[in-house]
Amino acid sequence: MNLAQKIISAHLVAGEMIHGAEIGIRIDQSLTQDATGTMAYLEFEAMGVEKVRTRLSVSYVDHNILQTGFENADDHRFLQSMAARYSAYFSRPGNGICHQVHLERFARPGETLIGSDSHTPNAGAVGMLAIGAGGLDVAASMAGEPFYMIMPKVVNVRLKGRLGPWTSAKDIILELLRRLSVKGGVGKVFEYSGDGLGILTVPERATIANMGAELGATTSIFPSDEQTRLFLKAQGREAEWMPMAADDDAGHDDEIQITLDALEPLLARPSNPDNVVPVRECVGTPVGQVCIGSCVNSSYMDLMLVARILKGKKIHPDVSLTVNPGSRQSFMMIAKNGLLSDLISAGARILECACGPCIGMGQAPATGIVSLRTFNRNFPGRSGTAGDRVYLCSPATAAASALTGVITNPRDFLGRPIRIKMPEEFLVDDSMIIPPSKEPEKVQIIRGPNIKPLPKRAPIEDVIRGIVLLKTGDNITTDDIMPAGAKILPLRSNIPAISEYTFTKIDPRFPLKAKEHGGGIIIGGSNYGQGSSREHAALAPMYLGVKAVLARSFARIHRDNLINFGIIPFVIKDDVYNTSDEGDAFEFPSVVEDIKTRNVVRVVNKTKGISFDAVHNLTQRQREIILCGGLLNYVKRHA
Ligand code: MIC
Ligand code: SF4
Repeated sequence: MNLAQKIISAHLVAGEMIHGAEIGIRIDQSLTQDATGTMAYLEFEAMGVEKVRTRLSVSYVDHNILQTGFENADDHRFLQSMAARYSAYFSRPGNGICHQVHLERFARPGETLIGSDSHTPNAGAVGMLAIGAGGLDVAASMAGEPFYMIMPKVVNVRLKGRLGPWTSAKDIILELLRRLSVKGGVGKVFEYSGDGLGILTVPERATIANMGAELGATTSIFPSDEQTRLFLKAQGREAEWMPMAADDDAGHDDEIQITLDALEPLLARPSNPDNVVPVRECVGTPVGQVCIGSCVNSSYMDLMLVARILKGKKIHPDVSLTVNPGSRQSFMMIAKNGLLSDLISAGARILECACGPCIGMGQAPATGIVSLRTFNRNFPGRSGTAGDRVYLCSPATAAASALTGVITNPRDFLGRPIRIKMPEEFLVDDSMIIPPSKEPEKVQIIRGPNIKPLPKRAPIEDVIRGIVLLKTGDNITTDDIMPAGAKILPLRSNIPAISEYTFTKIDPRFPLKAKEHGGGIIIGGSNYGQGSSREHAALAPMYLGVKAVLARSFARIHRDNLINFGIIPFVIKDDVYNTSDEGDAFEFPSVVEDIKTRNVVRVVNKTKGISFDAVHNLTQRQREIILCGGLLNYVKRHA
């Protein structure tokens, strides 16, 4: 067996491990973050379970950090009380980004992790099967339900040789994005192997596993080897190490080879992570902002590299440089060893250990400038500035460009390469992680006025009728469907309020139109719903009465979220896409009967006088979920 198959088979509770079939796996660990976690904990509460049934669940606060009103602070207190009440760990605001902290303190080879954040695969760096999902799926796992998914294909990514000067793990994953695109990983697990692995440390592997999410992959995984042992030992957790690898004669569904020596510094141009070209093609482009951080590149080693490059120098006067350490551990370590002062002295603006600019929580770039970021996403407007020009690159490229004020190839400018060694011992201080309460029954849940009850959906109607409220192009992101940023994120626990922003970046009248027509349907292109795991991108449309999305293809997590909230995802062919227009009146005359009995549903476009069959591809379980009006109703019915 390959490594993914080994972990899946050890956790399999339903289905067969045949590619394309639905399987259910037992979940050992869960993580939530505040922007998805308030909803996930409300959903968990609605399931009526006494305490979390995973081996370990951690609730992080890292996204909604700016407290420009009472909302975020209220949510933090709510989450802290929920963790105490239901026996989860609580990582306090200021302790770091969930994926960084989880890797440092909790990730374990051979176990399964589900997280209400799309970059949960970050923990795959230590040989863990770590999968991102919507909050409701995570809540169900916390309640002891298996996690259901389609058995993915397993792709062997063979890394050969060693990285050349000033190239890094970030360039490896950018190369994969260049080759495969943002939909190239849908339905796949990327499993890394090859002689190039030997010198890749766990924090570097995490950069690759993290950004595998941008390929649309189910997850990415590295073997648990000597590097893994050294990392866990340095975290004081050597006892949690065990070797894990694919069998020598393991089969994979596909294979990709990357010769590391041949890589050069790469970057993703605006505004999609697969818009990848060599840095040399963009050299000389003026840069107004450089941001170091986000869960993909904010490790101690990333910060050390940037600090060493900037040491004794000053950033260019036209550049605003920000640094978000990924965790309090890495922050304290650069504070103790003095390198933090090199960053400050060079002119860096030091921000909290949190997501920060990555999700538009502050530091929106100025009009028209190029913002060069070590992050993983550059979707249009995600930075908080409409028409933004965000490039994604490695810490070395970012640091070199911060000094020169133009996009700079580190190979041309930085001289002899600097290699940061992984420390033999990380500074371990878990005082900002609050363990489960000893007296959970005495805990009072603290609910601020911004926390509104969960909206409900009734079982599906016998006949669905609705107009096309919106027709989109390809690769629509969940940031397009439900924008984030400092203004909208605080409304994550208030669906009536947040639904007012649904699709507004594309069509400001969308919420109004949906209300006027009592809901409707959406026509999408391919890879509809790529990006984040935010279930609000399904929950808010559901609240506005959206009944179905007909798209050429879907991103995995968003499709699951649609089903969880009772919105039917249909796959349509190009001719249907081409003949459907905004305002067309659609009818699904026999939807209930069709879903019960067939893989297709009869659809009539009454405006165009055409009818066709739309494929739903729902598994038996998903059919039942849709028929009951969503996963919450389904879980309650089964309980
Ligand atoms: C993101 O990077 O888009 C987020 C913000 O972390 C999301 C989660 C969310 O929207 O809260 C994700 O990646 O799942
Ligand atoms: Fe946070 Fe950005 Fe990572 Fe999402 S991608 S978890 S917003 S740092």
